[in-house]
Amino acid sequence: MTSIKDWSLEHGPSGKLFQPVKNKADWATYKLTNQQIDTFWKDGFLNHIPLLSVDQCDAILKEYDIFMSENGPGEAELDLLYEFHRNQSGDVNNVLMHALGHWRLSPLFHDLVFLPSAVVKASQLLLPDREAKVRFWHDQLFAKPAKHGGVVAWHQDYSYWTRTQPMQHLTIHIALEDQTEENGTLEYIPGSHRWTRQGGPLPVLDFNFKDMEGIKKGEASIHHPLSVHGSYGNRSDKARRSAVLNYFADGTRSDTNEQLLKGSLVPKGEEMGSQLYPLVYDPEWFKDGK
Ligand SMILES: O=C(O)CCC(=O)C(=O)O
Ligand SMILES: [Fe+2]
Repeated sequence: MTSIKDWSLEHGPSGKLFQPVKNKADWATYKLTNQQIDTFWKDGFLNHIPLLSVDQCDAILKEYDIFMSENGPGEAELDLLYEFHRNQSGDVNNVLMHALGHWRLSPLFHDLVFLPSAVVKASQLLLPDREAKVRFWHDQLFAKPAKHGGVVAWHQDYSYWTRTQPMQHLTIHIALEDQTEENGTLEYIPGSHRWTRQGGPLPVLDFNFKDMEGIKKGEASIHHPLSVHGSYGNRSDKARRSAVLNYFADGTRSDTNEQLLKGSLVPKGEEMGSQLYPLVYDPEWFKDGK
């Protein structure tokens, strides 16, 4: 089998997606306001957070092509990916491509994980009482092709992640093209992050949703791990593709002796922190830069 470079071996940005931060004080330019932080804790999500330029989205979309092509990723790529579902629904009329682990395949997907405007905001939102050191958990691609793009069933992200404890996780969903009602924009139930079953996530069920106004290309929607969200199908004549970043606060531990992600074992009770879970931001990096 031909092997390809595993980008998870690089513990910082390569510089191919954005200019790495040089002056400590510059980290502050990526911060959310206190009002945005209050809205996040009230509603369980924040919408319309500009993260990428249109050019950055277009560059990432070029790398996205292998996930959308007839042939799909090759053997060497599949070996590095944690998961690849050409159509997670199994229904040819409702196609949903879903991948995890693409940050290991290419410099742009890799660097996205370290995006300063994402990781600084994650640091502010992971914990209710202080800024956190941020570790990368995993990435996801969700793509709905034109006309017959599938739904994403209503869910809370943490219902998929209880193998990592405690719950101090966050999702940053980046729209790589405009999301609208017609193409199946991401939707939430405001306040649903307070719905729990004895402190844990709800089972995955269908709910009634509040219609959302959609997010623009390059904007992110950031949500709490218990926020109930999902999306309808894509009936428009263009694809609807997004790139998702999942983080947890440093100190999160494995709660299983089974595989956490493909090829990753962290003994139960041990802190998550190997090459696959890099530290992407520490508030200390900014401290002397004020
Ligand atoms: O793309 C979608 O509609 C679903 C995305 C999602 O579940 C997420 O970002 O956590
Ligand atoms: Fe989700």
